Amino acid sequence: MASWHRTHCGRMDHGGCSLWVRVEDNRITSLQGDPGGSLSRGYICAKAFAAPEKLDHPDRLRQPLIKTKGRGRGKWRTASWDQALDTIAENLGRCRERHGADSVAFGQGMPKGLEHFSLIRLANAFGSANVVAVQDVCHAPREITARHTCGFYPVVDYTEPSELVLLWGSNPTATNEEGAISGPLLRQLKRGTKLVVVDPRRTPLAERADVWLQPRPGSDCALALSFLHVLFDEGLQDEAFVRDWTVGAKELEERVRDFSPESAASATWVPPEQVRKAARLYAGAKPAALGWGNPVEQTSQAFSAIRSLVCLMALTGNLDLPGGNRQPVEPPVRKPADFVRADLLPRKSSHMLNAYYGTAPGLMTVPSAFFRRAVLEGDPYPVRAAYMQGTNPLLSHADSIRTHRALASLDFLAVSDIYLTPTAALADVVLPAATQFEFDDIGHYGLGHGYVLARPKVVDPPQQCLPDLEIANRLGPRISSPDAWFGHWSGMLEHLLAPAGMGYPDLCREGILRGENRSRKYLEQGFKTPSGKVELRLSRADKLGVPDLPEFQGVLQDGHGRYPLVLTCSKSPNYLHSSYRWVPRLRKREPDPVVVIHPQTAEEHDIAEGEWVVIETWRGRIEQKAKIRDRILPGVVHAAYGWWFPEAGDERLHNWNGSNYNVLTSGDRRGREFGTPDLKGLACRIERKSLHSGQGVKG
Ligand SMILES: Nc1nc2c(c(=O)[nH]1)N[C@H]1C(S)=C(S)[C@@H](COP(=O)(O)OP(=O)(O)OC[C@H]3O[C@@H](n4cnc5c(=O)[nH]c(N)nc54)[C@H](O)[C@@H]3O)O[C@H]1N2
Ligand SMILES: Nc1nc2c(c(=O)[nH]1)N[C@H]1C(S)=C(S)[C@@H](COP(=O)(O)OP(=O)(O)OC[C@H]3O[C@@H](n4cnc5c(=O)[nH]c(N)nc54)[C@H](O)[C@@H]3O)O[C@H]1N2
Ligand code: SF4
Ligand SMILES: [Mo]
Repeated sequence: MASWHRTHCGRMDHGGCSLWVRVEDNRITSLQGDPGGSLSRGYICAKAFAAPEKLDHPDRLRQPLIKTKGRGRGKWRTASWDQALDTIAENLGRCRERHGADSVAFGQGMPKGLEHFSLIRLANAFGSANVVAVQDVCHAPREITARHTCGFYPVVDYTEPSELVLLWGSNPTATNEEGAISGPLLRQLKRGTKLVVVDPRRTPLAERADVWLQPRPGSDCALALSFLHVLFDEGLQDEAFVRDWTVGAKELEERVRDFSPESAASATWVPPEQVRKAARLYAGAKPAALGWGNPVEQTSQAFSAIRSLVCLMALTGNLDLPGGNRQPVEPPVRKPADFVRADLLPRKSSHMLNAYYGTAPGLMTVPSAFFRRAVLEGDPYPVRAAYMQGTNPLLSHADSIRTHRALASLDFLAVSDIYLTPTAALADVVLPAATQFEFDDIGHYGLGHGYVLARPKVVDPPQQCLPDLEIANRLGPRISSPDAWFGHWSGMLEHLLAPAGMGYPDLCREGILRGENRSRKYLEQGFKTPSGKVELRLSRADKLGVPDLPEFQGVLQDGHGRYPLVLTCSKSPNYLHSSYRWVPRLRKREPDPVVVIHPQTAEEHDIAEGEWVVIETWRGRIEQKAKIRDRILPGVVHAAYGWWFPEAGDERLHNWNGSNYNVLTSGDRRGREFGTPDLKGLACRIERKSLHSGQGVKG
């Protein structure tokens, strides 16, 4: 008998679309966007349609696996859950005895649901301060820098009318970044909201923009400083807001004096008149929403680039304004610090690896570069074992070559995933996770967007697959005090919702639980900074170990002219990072890793459409297939990110290094504040593959 179920999508990006799912014999047979969905209003994307193939894929992990030969050699035996969890507990416990609890790292990728928080709870209960995540390149730089500047994370508000939207390195129609579903943005644009886009690629949104700035990748800090210059130079600030609610305007004005669009142009490549036009439009519109994306935080200059953009929101008076950048009020569910049992590990911030690198206060997960060094060099202390869930660091962490060495040299590695990815193939124990649609979950918890979403399950998982929440509840009592755990993971959902006075069925009935809708809260309570105002100049910069005013340190140039081109990347609309290359429906849409180059660059390098080319940085070389388009500037190279080849087989780790963008990146040069490496704006070169004697990349 077929039945239709309403739930929210998740685990294929930040999630949020409300869906109707048709189920027959425990299989999903159809999906539709739910027109009543409070955020998405009927929207649905290609990734969601691929869910049935993902869940039913014959090669999906369905049993716990224990390796029988040397790590990464492709030899496994199936095991029961008890055997697998006992093996993990024994090895993590042994490592704790030998080297101390901090020598065991817990790893998580992009938070997909509650499992991120249950993993932090697991680490806290075990006694390890080291949760290795991807926050150094995703969201933490924006969130923490903003908190130091204005006391909160200014979330772009597409739901209330804006006069103008400024999209800065953000491509929501492909990524739905922040779960800010692109639907509300598109509806605004239809109603006449103006649009300014800052993107090195001519994206569909850039095409419909009133002004499109096409910067040199990696130069966002300089460009943002030149916006600030124009504001001061032309007196475009919101004077009352600046007078009453900011400190340091004079010093900031002084700092950006040298950053006229004309002088910044050598770094940004943007025609000065265009910058002036965009800055005037943004400053002249109210409310104006600034939607920013990963590129502003995926360089070693993240801190200053983000500081400049928060200053831009403040100088124009758009902070906590409906239709501007909001400070959402969270719904009254349990606070994340309580949920993760931060009380179990009060020494965390002084003992985690970050403490030895002087990162900015607030970064509570470990950047991948620190993890690699602790594993490979025992510096500042050894990390020897890891439990990783929902992450594929061999593809997603910077410096894949060193990441591979680090993972391969661990004494013990356990991985929970839904497929035997390159990272999972390196593990000693692999656990088969239940995933999207297969268990009751709560979306958007702890993300600071002012709501949580119900994601009730619609089908049962394959018999041996367990949700990560349940894995934590079974592993937890084996490696920590049983008091910290629930008899069944569903107890976690109730525990989380209890302060709101509701149970999980209540949340499912509502679909969404929002916090209060209040804006301009600073009028009553000021800004949560040392001065109570927006700190254009940080009053406690010395104490934090960060620059008090944004500073630009030049663009990257490596190899004394050997690498004349500029490399960047972005997310594919068809995949989530490195995930799902094995789902046929998605692979058909995008079969190969594609590098986009300008016709002029192609001609200079004698490269033809569809040819495989070698992309090289000082760190390494990979191969991708050329697509020649004038969507980017001459001299810019836009490569695909996250590529591995399931068809190459796990004994070859699925050819993890043939086309993998992060073979080209390195963690050696990092921003001090968040340990962030340069993923965008790298110096590179390309050549036809036939000139190079490398191996083919296909399996
Ligand atoms: N060069 C470069 N590097 C980047 C980025 C970039 O733009 N460029 N972006 C960065 C960003 S923003 C992020 S967030 C990170 C992402 O980094 P990761 O999260 O490590 O990346 P994914 O490839 O999405 O890996 C997620 C894994 O989870 C598995 N999975 C899916 N659902 C479940 C589940 O329910 N349970 C479990 N246990 N596993 C599941 C998938 O099969 C996949 O292997 O990458 C970062 N790295
Ligand atoms: N389909 C899909 N959706 C996703 C994801 C995914 O992997 N696939 N990942 C999810 C995650 S974890 C995150 S954090 C978000 C990220 O979402 P976004 O922040 O929107 O992600 P990106 O695609 O990295 O970058 C956005 C845009 O920045 C442009 N860009 C590249 N380099 C630069 C630069 O140097 N400067 C500027 N100004 N722009 C540049 C790119 O051309 C791209 O159009 O998306 C989420 N949603
Ligand atoms: S945009 Fe994201 S949340 Fe919406 S249907 Fe697609 S994968 Fe799901
Ligand atoms: Mo991310």
